[in-house]
Amino acid sequence: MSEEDDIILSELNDDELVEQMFDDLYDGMKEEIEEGVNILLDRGWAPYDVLTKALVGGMTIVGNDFRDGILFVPEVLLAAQAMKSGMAILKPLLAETGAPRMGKMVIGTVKGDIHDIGKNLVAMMMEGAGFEVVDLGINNDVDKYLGALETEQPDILGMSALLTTTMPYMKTVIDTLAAKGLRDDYIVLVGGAPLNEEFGKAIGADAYCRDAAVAVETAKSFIARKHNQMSA
Ligand code: B1M
Repeated sequence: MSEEDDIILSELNDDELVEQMFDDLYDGMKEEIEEGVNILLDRGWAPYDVLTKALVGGMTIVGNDFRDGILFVPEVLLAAQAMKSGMAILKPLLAETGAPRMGKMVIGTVKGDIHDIGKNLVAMMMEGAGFEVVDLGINNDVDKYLGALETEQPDILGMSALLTTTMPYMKTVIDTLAAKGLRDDYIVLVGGAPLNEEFGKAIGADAYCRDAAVAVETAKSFIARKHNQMSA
């Protein structure tokens, strides 16, 4: 039996446990991640802290080593699956705030892009903040977005892109909305690791959101502005 097998997660203190969860996420160990999440919750950690400090923290390390050619797609896929199983435990807890309904958002990852962890996280946090969220999943072309906007009539369109090659597609969607005279009907929020504020402005989005917490705050302030305009 290796030394690794001897580690009993519940016997570690919080810092050690989070460190161990970074390693377990890196190694794609789904059950251990689930156990770690449950232990932190039992110790009174807020679901949001478990998410950002343990899971997102661990995924940042995976991302760096993927970038540097130390990890490859199969390993990253396993890490992503472990992260998702941890997120699944947190999802109902984050959505449990009992917040009043704030508005509705349609969100999806753009065409050509299959990254969905960040988008899922945004969806979870938005639900937790009281938004109704319609998640279109990954690889959405302009017709898919437009169809969902028509059917769902949301306040907000959210788009996610993780690749420098797919982020320009957000402009295609926004330009199509403009060409159809629909651009001003929706608050358009965009996000994803390779984007920045300047890009958001350049493509005509209402705002770029650095992370899920910023997405929630930005959505809330745009909805408040919309309500103020309507009552003025
Ligand atoms: Co990919 N991948 N990947 N990958 N992957 C990146 C993005 C990359 C930066 C890694 C690297 O090289 N350093 C790189 C892109 C480089 C570039 O474009 N310049 C890359 C590459 C190259 C690729 C492939 C091309 C690899 C290949 O096949 N050779 C391939 C592409 C497939 C495709 O999409 N067509 C690929 C595949 C994969 C996996 C399938 C293995 C897996 C995805 C699994 C999944 O998502 N189900 C994967 C992963 C996991 C990553 C990294 C390691 C992690 C992404 C992640 O989940 N981060 C990533 C490295 C990195 O980003 N540093 C990488 C955690 C997540 C919580 O953060 O997604 O940034 P993030 O979301 C944040 C914010 O950005 C923001 O809020 C979120 C939460 O705080 N946000 C929004 C995101 N979307 C938003 C939407 C909003 C608002 C905020 O709307 C309102």
